[in-house]
Amino acid sequence: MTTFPLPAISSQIEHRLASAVREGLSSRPKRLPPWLFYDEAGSRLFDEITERPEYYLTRTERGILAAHGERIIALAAQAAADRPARNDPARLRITELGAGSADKTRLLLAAAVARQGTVVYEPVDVSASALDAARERIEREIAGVTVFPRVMDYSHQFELAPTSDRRLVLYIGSSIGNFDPWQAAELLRCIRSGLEPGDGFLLGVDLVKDEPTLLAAYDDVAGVTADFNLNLLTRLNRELGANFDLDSFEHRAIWNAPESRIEMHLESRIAQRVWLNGLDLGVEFEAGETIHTENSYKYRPGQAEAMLAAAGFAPVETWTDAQGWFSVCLGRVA
Ligand code: AVJ
Repeated sequence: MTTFPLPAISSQIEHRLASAVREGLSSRPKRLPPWLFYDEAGSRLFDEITERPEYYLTRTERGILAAHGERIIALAAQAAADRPARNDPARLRITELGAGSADKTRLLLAAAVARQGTVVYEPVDVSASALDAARERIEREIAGVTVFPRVMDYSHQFELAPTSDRRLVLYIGSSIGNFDPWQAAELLRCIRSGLEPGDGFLLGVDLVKDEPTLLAAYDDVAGVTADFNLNLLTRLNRELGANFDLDSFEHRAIWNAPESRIEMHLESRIAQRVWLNGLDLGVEFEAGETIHTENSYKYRPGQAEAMLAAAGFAPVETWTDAQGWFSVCLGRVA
């Protein structure tokens, strides 16, 4: 029984959160899904992570988009060269999955506006408030962009309103890295089935590199990533009436080489029992036991292209930074 009022959050999310937490903390090993990170404080902490010197991903991908944005837009607007009848450049509309603060997207929106005067931007996100903020800021800051936000959980359903524009769907930032290989394949197929022939799909993935560089990106010295990870427990305390003692849990980042992924965990420093009032659930921890909170898969060169091809996209072109740390790959619906 809940003995105190829970804060008002959308009942659908409340239900999803409750069942994910009940299931994850009753599993062995214990786990929690990474989408739980992104409450208001967590979204702010993630933006802070992207500005830490150790977190090379965001600035590396931004560099790639700054260098090649015009070409990406030009290629996406063009039909396949082997189908000359349809080779006329089309008007593009830019759809983005999990748009977040949409910071790097500006480079592509600006390139599209330079090419065709105006562009429709459809950010897709589960958070209506994040979308409202993105719409307000982008329409104010980039002339020529009209924002049509879509509140949708793209990992479950991907349906867009029909348009005579050609779509370029962005899935950048290595967000796909949160999914296991089979889930990622399923997700790409789902996205593909919501698109028309000629539409483009831009996938950004983080590449395998030396272990110290990878580990530092997920354990910055300023401790922002640790705060981001621990914020999950703060969220459960608030939204599920839990009594996690944050000082008795520690942030851990490990490189799982066989699985090619960084894992984040929250490790209990002591043997303890935590109570989640809102779930009427008690959870026992041994000293050193962890909750697995995130996977961030890292890919080999050529792997993004192979994933696109397996989902029914024809790989068009791939761009990488000089160090070979991050890769952006354009595919087209054949
Ligand atoms: C937003 C999933 C791409 O995995 O690098 C950052 C999230 N986690 N630091 C990533 C994250 C820890 C990020 N993604």
